[in-house]
Amino acid sequence: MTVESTAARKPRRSAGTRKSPSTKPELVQLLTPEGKRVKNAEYDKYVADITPEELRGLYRDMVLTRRFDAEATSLQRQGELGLWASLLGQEAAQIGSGRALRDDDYVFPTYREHGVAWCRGVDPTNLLGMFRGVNNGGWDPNGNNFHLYTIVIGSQTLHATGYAMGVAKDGADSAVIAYFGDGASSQGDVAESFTFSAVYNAPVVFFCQNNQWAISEPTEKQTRVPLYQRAQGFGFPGVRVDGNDVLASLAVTKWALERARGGEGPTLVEAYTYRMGAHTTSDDPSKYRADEEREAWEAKDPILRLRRYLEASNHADEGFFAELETESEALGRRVREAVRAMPDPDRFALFEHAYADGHALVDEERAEFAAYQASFTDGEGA
Ligand SMILES: Cc1ncc(C[n+]2csc(CCOP(=O)(O)OP(=O)(O)O)c2C)c(N)n1
Ligand SMILES: [Mg+2]
Repeated sequence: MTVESTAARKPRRSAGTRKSPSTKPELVQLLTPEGKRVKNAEYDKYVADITPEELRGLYRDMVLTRRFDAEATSLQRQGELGLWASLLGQEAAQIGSGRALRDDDYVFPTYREHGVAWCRGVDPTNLLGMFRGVNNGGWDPNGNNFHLYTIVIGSQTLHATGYAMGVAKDGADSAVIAYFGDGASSQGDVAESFTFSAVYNAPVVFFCQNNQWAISEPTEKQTRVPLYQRAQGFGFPGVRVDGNDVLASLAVTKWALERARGGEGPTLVEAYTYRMGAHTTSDDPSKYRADEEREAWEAKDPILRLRRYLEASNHADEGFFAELETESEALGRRVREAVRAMPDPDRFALFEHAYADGHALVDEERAEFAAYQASFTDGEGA
C-alpha cells in the first residue's frame, strides 16, 4: 500500500481538535456546590473528626488568601509589582491540601501556591518581593519546609522526587508534596519524576491543579485521558478530586500523604478546578475563552460553598463573618504598606553568588557596570 492511498482512505485529524475521550470521570466530592455534605465511603474518615472551629479555620484561610491575592493583583495594576499570578478560584485545592500537611512535610510549589504558602506560615508579604523584582525568592525554604517558587514548568516535581528519595533513605516518616499544573503534566520532567518516584517508592504526593488552562492552551491539548489516569501507567494510584471542595481536597490529600508515610509510594491527586482570573496580570483571557465558561465555574465557587455549609449547619454566625471581613481589610492594608516599603536591591548584588571564589569575567562585567553607573551626571545611576 502506498503512502498516498493510506492518506486517501484515512484522512489524518489535526492533533489539536480531538477531545479527550472522557471529559467527566468520577471525582471525589464531599461538599456540593450548594454546600450540602455528601457521604463518601472511602474518604469520609479523613474528615470525620473535623470540628466546627477547624471548618471556620478553613473558611478563614480561603477568605484571607483570596483577599491577599486580590490586593496583589491591584498592586500590580498600580505599578507596585511587575507581575502577579493569581490563584483566584483555586483556594479550596490549595487550602485543603495545605492543611493536610504536617509541619515536617516538605512542599515544592509552582508560582501560584499562595494558599499553600499561607498554610505553611510563610508571611504573605514575603511572596511579593520576587514579583516586585527586588529579590529572587523572599523566604528561607527551610524555615517552613516550603521551597521557593519555581517558574520552570514541572521542574519542581523532580526536586520533590529527589527530596522524597532522601527522606526515605533517612528513614523519616515525613512526606513530600509537589504542586504542578495541567500544562506541566506534558513536561518530560513530570514524566521522569513519575518514573523515578514509582520505581524508588518515594514518599511523594503529586498534586496537579487542573485549572483547565495552561495560559491559553486548554487541557484537551495536554492529554487524551483524564490526567489522574496517567498515574496508572507509571504504577501508582491517581485520583480526581473536586478541587473547589476544600473538605474533599483535605481528605484526599490526607489519604495520599498517609500512603507516602506508610511506605506505599507516590500518589497522583488531580484537583479539578478552574483558574477564574487571567494566567498572570500580563494575560487577557477574553482573547481565548468564553465568559460563559467562567460564569459556569463561578457557580461552583469554593468559598461560597463552604459558607453555605457553615450557615446551614449553624457552625458560624454573622459575628464570625463580620470579624473576618475586618481581618481581611487589615491584611490588605498590611500587604500594601509592606510592598511600598520594600527597599530596592543593591544593583551590584547581581554579580554575587554565581561563583564561590569570584571569576575574572564577572569581575570585568562588574567593573563595566560600575563605569556605566558612574556615567550618569546625577550620580544616581540608571
Ligand atoms: C519549561 C517552561 N516552559 C514554558 C514556560 C512558560 N510558561 C509559564 S506558565 C506556563 C503554563 C503553565 O500551565 P499549567 O502547568 O497548567 O499551570 P497554571 O499556570 O495553569 O497554574 C508556561 C507554558 C515556563 N515557565 N517554563
Ligand atoms: Mg493550568
